[in-house]
Amino acid sequence: MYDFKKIEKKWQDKWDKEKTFKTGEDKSKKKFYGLVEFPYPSGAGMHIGHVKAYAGLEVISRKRRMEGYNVLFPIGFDAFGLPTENYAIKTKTHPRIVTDNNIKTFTKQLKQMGFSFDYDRAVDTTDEKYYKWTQWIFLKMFEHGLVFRDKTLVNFCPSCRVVLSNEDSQGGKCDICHNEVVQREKDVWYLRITEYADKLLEGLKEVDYLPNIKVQQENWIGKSTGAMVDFKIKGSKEKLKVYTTRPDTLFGVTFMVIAPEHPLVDKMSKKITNMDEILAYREEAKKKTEFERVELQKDKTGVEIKGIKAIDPVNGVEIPVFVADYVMMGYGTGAIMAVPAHDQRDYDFAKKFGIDIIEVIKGGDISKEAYTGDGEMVNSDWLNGVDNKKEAIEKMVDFLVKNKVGEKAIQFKMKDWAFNRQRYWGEPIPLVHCPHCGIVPVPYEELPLKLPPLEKFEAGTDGESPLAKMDSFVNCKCPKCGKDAKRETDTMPQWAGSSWYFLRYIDPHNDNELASKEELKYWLPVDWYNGGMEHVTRHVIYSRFWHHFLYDIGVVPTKEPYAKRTAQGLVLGPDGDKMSKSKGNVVDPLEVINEYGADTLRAYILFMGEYGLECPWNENGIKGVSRFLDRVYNYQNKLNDEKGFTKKLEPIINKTIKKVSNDFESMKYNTAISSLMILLNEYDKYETITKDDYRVFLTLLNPIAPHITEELNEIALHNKEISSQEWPKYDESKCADEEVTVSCSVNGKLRATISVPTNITADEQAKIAKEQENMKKYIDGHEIVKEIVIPGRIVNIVVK
Ligand code: ANZ
Ligand code: ZN
Repeated sequence: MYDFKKIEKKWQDKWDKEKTFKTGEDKSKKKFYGLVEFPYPSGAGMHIGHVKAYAGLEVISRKRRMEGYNVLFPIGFDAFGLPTENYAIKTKTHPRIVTDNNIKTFTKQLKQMGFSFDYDRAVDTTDEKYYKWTQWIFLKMFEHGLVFRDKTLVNFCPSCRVVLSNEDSQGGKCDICHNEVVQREKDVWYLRITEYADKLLEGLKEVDYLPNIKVQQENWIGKSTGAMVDFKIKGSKEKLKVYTTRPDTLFGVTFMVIAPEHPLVDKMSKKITNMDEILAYREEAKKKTEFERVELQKDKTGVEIKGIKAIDPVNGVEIPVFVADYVMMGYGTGAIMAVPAHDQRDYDFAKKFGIDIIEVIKGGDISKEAYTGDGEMVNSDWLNGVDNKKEAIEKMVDFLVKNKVGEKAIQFKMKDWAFNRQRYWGEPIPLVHCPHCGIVPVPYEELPLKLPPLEKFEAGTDGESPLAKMDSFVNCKCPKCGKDAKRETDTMPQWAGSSWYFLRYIDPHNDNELASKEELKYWLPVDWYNGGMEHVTRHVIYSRFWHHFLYDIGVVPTKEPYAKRTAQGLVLGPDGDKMSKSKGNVVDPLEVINEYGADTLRAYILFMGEYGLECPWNENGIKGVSRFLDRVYNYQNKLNDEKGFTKKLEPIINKTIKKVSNDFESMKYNTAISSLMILLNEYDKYETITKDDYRVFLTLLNPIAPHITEELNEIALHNKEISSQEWPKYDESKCADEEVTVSCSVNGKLRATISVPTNITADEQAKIAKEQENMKKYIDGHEIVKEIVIPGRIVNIVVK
């Protein structure tokens, strides 16, 4: 095997010393901003997932430089948050020291991979000079009414002792420790992200995100259109307002349900005759997570509110009202009109409690289950006979508006963003609680509000922030009235620093602004952002929200931060399972580098399968790639002195340039690499090849395996570095596949002609022939008894 250790070290040192991949200053050049998700520098260092995540845009960035772009390809560290803090607690080292050490190790490891980041622009979210601007943006949001405090039930992780947003507790599990979360009442800071719901949805129209990424974002935002409808409470001035997407079903309402926490219970407490039962049910509901409550399959529970009745506004019918935990306080109005015939949850509930089920849309069999489809209206008085979707919804909304009992309404699934943690290792929230002035922002000039050094940074069991115990931090003077006041002691969540880091890369050392207008104008938007699917609904939404806000206040020049977003698939263990320490199937990239070299690891990770899909690690696969690079290396001894390309190789060289160029752009790295393998096989048919044959091969391979290709380029070709050369161009006229015409017949009668590559196999040719419409016409429905196939000439199918 070639001496990869020596070669890789040599080139990495050179790149480091000469700052080969430093971002250019020339603003007259066209730009490319490639962004990868920055890591949190955990104690475990770089894992194989980072390698795959970064290798993708690494290839694109190297190619862009060779195409003449000014390239910004930065890296940094998302170092606040629980992973670092928990690691610090475990190793009894201060998080500051842990962070600094981890960043050093991580940087070293990234360089060992040969990644062409501009390391001089590295940002660290825990650096005071960085989080000064995180706090600044927060204060701007405060100034614009996007920060508010509310007491609510929150998702609380008892083991991490933090409040989690819905995004961080999906499926009722803590995203950090995977334990069950519970519901707790707490004072929480929120960012009013819901105010941006429409903009975030609209903005998706102008960006190039993978379709599944767009869909996930749309679902997360969850826009729904329907109506608000008021139901009177009999004999009272109170009204029960519901949100429904199905006003067409109003004649089918046979009961109502309110969330156990709904304020109507307290308002009507004098009339309600079974308060005890209802309050007991409310306590039970508090113990459940939202996930448990809304689960479709779950057994429905609830209690009828005795002593009150609601009145259906369309027909005056009196109906019972229940509390049940499948209705959530946080969506719509926290109350629903239940239509058991056409909603499965209402159906299950009605069956259990013996409530009437009235069909109002024809089409299903409601003796078995709810019918949720569309159809003709029945049992609905003046709506009978019309189509529910095409007419009834609109007619009913008109009726509601005319009678002042309802109106059209829009709801979003997305909730406001719980924006605080009771932990030490985060950005201090720059607000002051003053007994006279209320909540007062820390003046901009006083930023950064520094996180004080603290010996005991472990969270208490009371769920209070460790900062709360530090009097010197807590006690302060009110910035407004100068009297004694107290600082907010919660810190910002993990996601704060990563909501704008891509802006800081653009101008990382600016002390006066988060980044200069001129730089922002040149570099934004990010041209291509690659990362994990798991970040699509949190980080990507959050950062789009911050960016839209910054756009609205004139700080950034584009609405959307990322013009394009893609995602890599997971690298699975050799056993096909998700890598995990407990399963012992973790592949350590440093061991692989040590045994095979970084170039082999880079090439293998991109070769192992389709980039966007999950793929298991395969030791034989990496050996194969390693042998391939060895063969590339040995070609330095097979060069002749002829000029240009070997004549006969010209077509395949042109085709390979075209294929590799296009495949890189669509992230089909695996097929790009296999076409390079095929090209090398072609070269093998010759005793010797020309230097140009070799040069073009090395150039195409360079973004994938930069060290070995630079080395060979230097020692065998004596050229200037590949990284400063131009990306190869191809001659389209030489790319055309040579094709021949093949006649296809059924039972000897000519039915179609097809054009196929000269080197087609018999199987491929037969397959194409049988796919022709006019062939199918004579084959389908018959038994094929014989296929006569001569590649490049004929196909004859004999049928009975
Ligand atoms: C009557 C009805 C009849 C409904 C029917 C559905 C089908 P999306 O599409 O997700 O917006 N709903 C409203 N608020 C709720 C809450 N806080 N907790 C639980 N369920 C709630 O769903 C809106 C529908 O979900 C609403 O329309 C309401 O039930 C229910 F055949 O109203 B519907
Ligand atoms: Zn004050």
